Amino acid sequence: MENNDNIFALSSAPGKSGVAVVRISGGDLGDLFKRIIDKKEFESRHAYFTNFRDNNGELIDQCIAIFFAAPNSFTGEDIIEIHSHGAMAVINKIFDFLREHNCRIATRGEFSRRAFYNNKMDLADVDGLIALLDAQTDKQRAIALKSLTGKDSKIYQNWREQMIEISAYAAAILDYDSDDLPANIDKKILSQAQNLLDEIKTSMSGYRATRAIQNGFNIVLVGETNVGKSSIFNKLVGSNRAIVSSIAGTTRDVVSQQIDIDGYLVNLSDTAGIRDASDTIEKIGIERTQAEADKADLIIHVYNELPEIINENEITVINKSDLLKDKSNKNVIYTSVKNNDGFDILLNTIKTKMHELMGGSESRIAINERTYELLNETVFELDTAIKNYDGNYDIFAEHVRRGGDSIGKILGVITTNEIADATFSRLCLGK
Ligand SMILES: Nc1nc2c(ncn2[C@@H]2O[C@H](COP(=O)(O)OP(=O)(O)OP(=O)(O)O)[C@@H](O)[C@H]2O)c(=O)[nH]1
Ligand SMILES: [Mg+2]
Repeated sequence: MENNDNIFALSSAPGKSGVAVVRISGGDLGDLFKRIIDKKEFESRHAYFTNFRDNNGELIDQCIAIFFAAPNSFTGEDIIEIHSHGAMAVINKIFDFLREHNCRIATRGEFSRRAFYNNKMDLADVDGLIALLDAQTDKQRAIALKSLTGKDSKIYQNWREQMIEISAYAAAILDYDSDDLPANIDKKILSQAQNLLDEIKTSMSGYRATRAIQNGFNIVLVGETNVGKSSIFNKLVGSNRAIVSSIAGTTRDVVSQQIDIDGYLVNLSDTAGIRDASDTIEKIGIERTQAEADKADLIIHVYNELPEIINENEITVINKSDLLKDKSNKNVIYTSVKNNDGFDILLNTIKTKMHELMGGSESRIAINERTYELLNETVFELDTAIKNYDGNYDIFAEHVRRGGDSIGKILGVITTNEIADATFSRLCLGK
């Protein structure tokens, strides 16, 4: 049973800011609101300017206060928003005032938890909200918003309803005379289960791309020493982040920087040049280069002259093109940091490669680790159901039903406390 005592939190970012927003949620906040705006009557969803005073009559701050009457609010309860000046001293005063008026500070994710229990959002929406609050780039924002606005929930609901229906028909085959059931129902439910399995699997193939969008796309610069990796890194990052020198073996450790390419978050890494090193530290650096290359989504391999073998999975860059006469190979990109040459082509190639690799991200749903695991369970159950189909309608029905339950867990219609707790604890305090 969820209680609805009065909770509050700072909804804007902590620290000094122009405006801070303190949000209060509770079962009945009308009297508290009247006290804050010092009026006997008020309207919901109306901004009130107020000289907000503490219990001793001392001015706390000049604020704007808004009341959102239940159930038309984020949590589904009464909500008060106080917009004050964003100074910690003011915010602390407001907090003291609220504590004296029977309110307590909210726990992490408690506002969203209340929204969930008041049917304002399902768990897939909460996942979207978490992703939106974390979004750094435009693509991350777009994906998060899609799942926050409930598009994913509709797809999940449809899958779940189909599974409930399939399972019900399978059970009915055992209990009812075939004349009472739709014609060829046994074949129909099998093909429906198979189609559903295919559809879910296709949606899951977008997971890698979605994860890359959410966590960033790892691009790593590798190559022999002194070919100009750090110079290219600095060029792409737009600052002199990595040390550049004519001494071979300058870069010893992995240097990483996050950049935005075409709305995608990219973790770009510069690495130690590869050569037969005797120096212990350089050797460690080269090992790290290998480790970084292993987890790369895309490798930019830098040379100074055409290599014998061009790896199609990498972007091959021939740097120091200012020193070259022959620049005719179409499978490589010629760059010169010295003359600022070739970087538009390099950037375009990176974009094209990323779009290719992200192909699956246009998949219909935004998947995170939690939903991925539950979708995997669904796939397992549907697969097992189909394998057991041969006349075993009861086993078939049971596995399809379990598959539907896993989808129910994604939505939170079937919830275990651990699922809800794990989801809400990922939110920040004011959400
Ligand atoms: N002529 C010319 N020199 C360049 C170019 N790019 C880099 N250099 C020079 O090449 C030398 C090595 O550059 P770095 O960027 O440090 O090379 P690196 O691959 O990071 O080297 P390590 O960290 O030692 O592996 C420096 O003296 C650069 O100024 C270029 O396009 N043309
Ligand atoms: Mg370097």
